[in-house]
Amino acid sequence: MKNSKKTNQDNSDGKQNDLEQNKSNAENEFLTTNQGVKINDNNNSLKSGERGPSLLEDFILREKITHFDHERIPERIVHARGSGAHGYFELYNSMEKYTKAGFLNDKSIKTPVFVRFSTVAGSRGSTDLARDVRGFAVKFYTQEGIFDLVGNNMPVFFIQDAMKFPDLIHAVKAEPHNEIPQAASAHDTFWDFISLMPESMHMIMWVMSDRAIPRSLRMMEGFGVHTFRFINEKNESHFVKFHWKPKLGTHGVAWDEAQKISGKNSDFHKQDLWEAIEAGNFPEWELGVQIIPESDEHKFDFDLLDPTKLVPEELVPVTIVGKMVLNKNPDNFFAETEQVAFHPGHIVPGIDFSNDPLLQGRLFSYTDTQLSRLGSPNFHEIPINRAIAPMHNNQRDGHMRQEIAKGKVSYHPNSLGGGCPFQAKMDQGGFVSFNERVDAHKVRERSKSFSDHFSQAALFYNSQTPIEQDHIASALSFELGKVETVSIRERMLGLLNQVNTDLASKVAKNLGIPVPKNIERPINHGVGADDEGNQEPSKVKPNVGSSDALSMLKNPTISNTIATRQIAFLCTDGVSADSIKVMKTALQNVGAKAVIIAPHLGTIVSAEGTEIPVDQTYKIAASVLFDGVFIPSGKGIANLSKIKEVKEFLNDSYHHCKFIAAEAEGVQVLKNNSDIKSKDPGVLTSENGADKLLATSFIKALGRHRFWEREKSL
Ligand code: HDE
Repeated sequence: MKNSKKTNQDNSDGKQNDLEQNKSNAENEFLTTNQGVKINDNNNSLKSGERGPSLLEDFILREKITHFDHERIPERIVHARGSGAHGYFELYNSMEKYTKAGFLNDKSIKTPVFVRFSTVAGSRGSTDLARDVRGFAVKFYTQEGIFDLVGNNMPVFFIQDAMKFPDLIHAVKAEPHNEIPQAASAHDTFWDFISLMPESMHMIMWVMSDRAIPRSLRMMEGFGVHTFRFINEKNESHFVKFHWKPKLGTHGVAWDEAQKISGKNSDFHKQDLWEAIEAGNFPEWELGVQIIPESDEHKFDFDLLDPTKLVPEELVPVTIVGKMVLNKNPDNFFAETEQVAFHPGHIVPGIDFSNDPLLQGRLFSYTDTQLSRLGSPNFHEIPINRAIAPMHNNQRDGHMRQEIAKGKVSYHPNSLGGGCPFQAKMDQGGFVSFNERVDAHKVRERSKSFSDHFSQAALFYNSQTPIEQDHIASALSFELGKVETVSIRERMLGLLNQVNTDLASKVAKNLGIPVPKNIERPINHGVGADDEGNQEPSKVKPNVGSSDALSMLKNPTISNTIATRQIAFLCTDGVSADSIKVMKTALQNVGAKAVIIAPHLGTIVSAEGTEIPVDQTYKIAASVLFDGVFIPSGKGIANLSKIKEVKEFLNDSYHHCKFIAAEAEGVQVLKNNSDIKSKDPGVLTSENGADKLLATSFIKALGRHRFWEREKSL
């Protein structure tokens, strides 16, 4: 029995090979019952006479209906709606200095992963485009057991202590008396709770930003949120924060657009991820870590254990250590994406917890929830949850046990089984918790070092561009505008005022009420109290005033690639095939996709007389499902003006600040059918047809994602 961690192998197929034994394929097979009996008639139940009553004896009908009746399991209480994918993680440089985790030491190991992205508040069938946090959960099937990095697309959280989690979730989910609204935080109970929880203000800034309405699951950052520990071979500990940085950059959509996407295609993100992987456009993220020596634990103006705080990259840079590639869609949604069970407590030697009280509570919750969701302590045997590291212990039985454990010994210590399975010493890979010294009174209290609730909320707000700040103000105006109780709106304005007075007055103006002078908090919620019992949270002077990494538009790792973006080509009979070809080829060369939209499916006839295959009709396509629009040239293109959907298409694109290009005859169509102002730098036109220069400048413009500056003139 040796520590088996350094095996020098590309193990990225390890989990796929493991799953293979559970896969089935009915090709060329007979239809059978669950007991393997071949079925002769799958259309009619057994009756007494062809018009008579059905017979109880019909075991085939009974089995089919019984199984159907039990097909559903409870959905997750949070993160119910999810999309999953398989892939692998690959290390760039050994992290041996900090952690002994094999998958972070040995560059030759490709570790299989399964990832599940999710929204938080909505039910399984709700829309992808809700304003919400996104779950970003990664299961690493390492050679030393399973490591789950169960994170979000935002680096902080609403609350500081697990004790408040059920309250937070009860407040944000649909209200209990009428189950309204679905997948939305814009309602009284959520803002009532938030207005009484000043510790949530930093997270509120993130949730009101465009991070909460991602363009794609492939274009989101991921964060471990809590501070974790890395433990090396010498048993030394460093604090660590985990980051995922998407290769395609971090991008959001406009709020009006998000609401329209929800109507046009509520599976927009799910489908986008699925189709990208099917097309071989495998999404990639780099794993980054911020490493903090134990000795620096108290050097910051916030507490490292406080999950409402981030460590600014200006103070501790993010070191990129490896990358994750998602290269395979699940074969079966239920078996994999629904049954996958994540747990922040699934860690391997070399990784350990910090005392973050939110994390500590999570360590209890996840096993508990799987017991009610998946129904048995044997959920680790479900194929997607099964470790690829060998698993042996004396746990036995329970509902749906799959393992057939041989022998009569199921206890330890034993002599009858030769002492097996053996305990592993530390140098044999046995997990040993970091021996942190804890010497304290048992108290039900919150550390005073957790009581600054506004500095980092202000840091986030101050780090945004004016455009992003406007979006936050609009989002707050929308959300609080939907709140019916005036005192809740007032309390929120009081809290916003502590983050930024301009922000508070912008929102106050939209709500038609003044910013209150004092925050009125009628209920003693016991948070952030100082020694005198004063409820005002303290403020400290932050070390960092602004951090570019927090802004999506200023982010130094911003990506200008337009790979996998979808560009709508508005076409009809008489469009120039040359014009389409030039623009389409240019887009394809940079990995983007041209989608031909026309009045009907099949083909249209070009001005040159050739047939052009159509991808979508105007009845199906909508501007909100695309990243940019092109109106080609051609003598028949003027007929676009007769199609009523074209106007809405162009106006939505314009209002959502998308880049629009048109050439020759197409320019007139644009002018006649939209609110577009004449000199808008985000609208690119050319008097020439099939203009290669126009294609080049359009691609460059699309790389900026949106021409948000336009909002000022709308
Ligand atoms: Fe979770 N969370 N959570 N959470 N969480 C669940 O576990 C919980 C928190 C996160 O795709 C549940 O299997 C508590 C923070 C993700 O399957 C449940 C607290 C972060 C997912 C649960 C938190 C997360 C979950 C529901 C506060 C970011 C989806 C179903 C103490 C770091 C995983 C399940 C998936 C799911 C409890 C707070 C991320 C009930 C008690 C902070 C990504 O166990």
